[in-house]
Parts: sequence; C-alpha cells; structure tokens
Amino acid sequence: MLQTGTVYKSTGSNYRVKTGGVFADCVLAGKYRLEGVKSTNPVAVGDIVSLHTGSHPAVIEDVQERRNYIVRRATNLSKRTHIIASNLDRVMIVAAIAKPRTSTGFIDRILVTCEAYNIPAIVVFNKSDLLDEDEREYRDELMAEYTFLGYPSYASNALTGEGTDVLRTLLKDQNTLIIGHSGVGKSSLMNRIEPGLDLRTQDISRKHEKGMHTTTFAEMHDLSFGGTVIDTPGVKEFGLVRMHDDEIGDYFPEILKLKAGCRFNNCTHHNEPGCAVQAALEEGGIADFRFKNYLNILESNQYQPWADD
Ligand SMILES: Nc1nc2c(ncn2[C@@H]2O[C@H](COP(=O)(O)OP(=O)(O)OP(=O)(O)O)[C@@H](O)[C@H]2O)c(=O)[nH]1
Ligand SMILES: [Mg+2]
Ligand SMILES: [Zn+2]
Repeated sequence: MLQTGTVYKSTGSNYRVKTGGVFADCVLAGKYRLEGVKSTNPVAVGDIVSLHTGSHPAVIEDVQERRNYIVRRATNLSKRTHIIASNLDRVMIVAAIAKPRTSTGFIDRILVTCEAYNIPAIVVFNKSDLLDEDEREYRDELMAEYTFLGYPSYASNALTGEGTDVLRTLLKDQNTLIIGHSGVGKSSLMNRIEPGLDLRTQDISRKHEKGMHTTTFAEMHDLSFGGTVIDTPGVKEFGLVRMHDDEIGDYFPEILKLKAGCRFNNCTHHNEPGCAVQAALEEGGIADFRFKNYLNILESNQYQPWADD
C-alpha cells in the first residue's frame, strides 16, 4: 500500500518517516540511489514522500516537489550539494559572539540562501551570559542591524532560559530549521523550549575537543505546543552554490532596494560607474560589515562550480 509521510531523520542509508501518526523505518527505492549524483542526499529531512509500508523496512518510492530547501555545498569547491532540510517555514540561525565565535560572514551566507528561497529567517545570539561589556555592545549592534534588515534577532541563554519565551511563540505551528556552528547551543535551546525533547548536548568536560559534533544527524522533532523543529549537527562553513554575479545583490535586501538607481542593470556594485550602492555606502546608508560580506561572496562565487555542471 502506498502512503504519504514526512521524513524526520536520515542517516544516509536509512530514513525515519512519520506516516499516519506512526514512525516507519525506510530505505530508498533503487532509482534514487542511482539518481543521487548531484546531491549527496536525494531525500532530505522535511521531504514529503510516498512509501510502501507492506515490507520491512518500508520503501520510499517517490519524493514530492519541495516547496523550498536549504542547500550547501558538501565540501569546499565540491560540485555535490547537500540538502540540509526542506519544506521550511522559517530558519533560525543560532550564533554566539564567543565560545565559539560566529562571524557575520557565516550568518550572511545562510541568509543569502534563505533569501534565494524566500524563507523567513531569524538570528538568535545565544550564550549571552558569557559576554563582557564590549561584546554585549557589539552583539546589540548586530541584533539591531539584522532586525532592521528584516531578520528579527534575539538574545538568549539556554542555561537559564532567558529569552526563550519569545522563541517558543515563533516556533509554534511552524516548521523551523535550527542551524549554526557546533557548540553554540542549538540542542540546549531546544531542550529549554521543549524539555520533553531531551536532546543530547555537549558535555562540559568535552568543550575543548574541536570538531566534535554532539548532534550527528539532522532530525525533526514534534513540539507539544504545535509545530516542528529540525535540529542539525553544527556546520563549520556554509558553502554557497554558484550564482550569477549580478544575482547575489538581490539576496541582500538593502542592496536590492538600491539596485534600480544603478546605471547598469547588471551592476555588481563593485567598481561600476554610477553605482547607487557605492554611493549609499559612502554616506553610511549600508553597514560596512554587510557590504564586506557581500564582496566576499561575489569574489568567491567565480571559483564555485555550478551545481548542475
Ligand atoms: N554558558 C552557556 N553555555 C551554554 C549555553 N547554551 C548552551 N551551552 C553549553 O554549550 C555546550 C554546547 O551546547 P549544545 O546544545 O550541545 O550545542 P549544539 O549547537 O547543539 O552543538 P552540535 O550539536 O555539536 O552542533 C553545552 O555544554 C551547553 O551546556 C548558554 O546560553 N550559555
Ligand atoms: Mg546539537
Ligand atoms: Zn550598483
């Protein structure tokens, strides 16, 4: 019998799919194993699939077209892409100013990907208890800028629960992807918001072991108050897929807004004459760090292989 279900977890060879209120362990039909060339994972968490439940394990026969997805290159300069999750209502980037530090370059690469698929994004600066006065001031500046740009930003402390009430209201009845570096407290935050989840978090005694991921696979969890969250293993870098040079600015809302004033309609706002973005930059109308991150993405874009080469 063919049933429809949602992928909650994938280990690469096995899939946990929720169908009709129960979970089924599944494998992929052969055709997907052959087709999975461009993407390292033809089936991702969040996918809606058709499955045969008559056999053990059940077999995933088909994947419905994705409403949207978050993709990154599997490794640096790799043509292969990895779909982190699909069919999302929101992306929640969890960042930390320190221990471990999250750069704005990393945040902005994820935001560019969210913009490309029109997925609303928020930024949560966790570990607020670890900040000194200067760091707190810096954090507040970043929060104000991102909120101004349309990415509401929040401060939190997963150990005390400070700042988590508002996050709970944002997660309610939505499918939210949680993403960020390893150790920023993604799983700890989820445990605070929904104590029943009881996700594994990093042992304090292991905190200096680099490259250790406490969460090892992306996994979707139901929230008792409605909605789902997808907790993911920390990502060190977020490799973008290749874009057209003059497309990148469209994924920076403040640049997109000015683009109509540029002399050339394919302006990359780099060194073209009559550029409205350059003019705004000189007058302080665009945050320096955002423009720097834009230029970095523009500059590295030429070295990226097209995903579908
Ligand atoms: N001081 C402080 N420590 C925190 C906070 N949030 C989490 N931690 C600690 O930071 C460590 C990492 O937390 P995790 O929740 O495992 O981090 P993660 O982002 O899920 O990491 P990965 O699963 O590896 O991607 C744990 O020891 C937590 O107890 C916070 O707000 N303040
Ligand atoms: Mg985790
Ligand atoms: Zn321009």
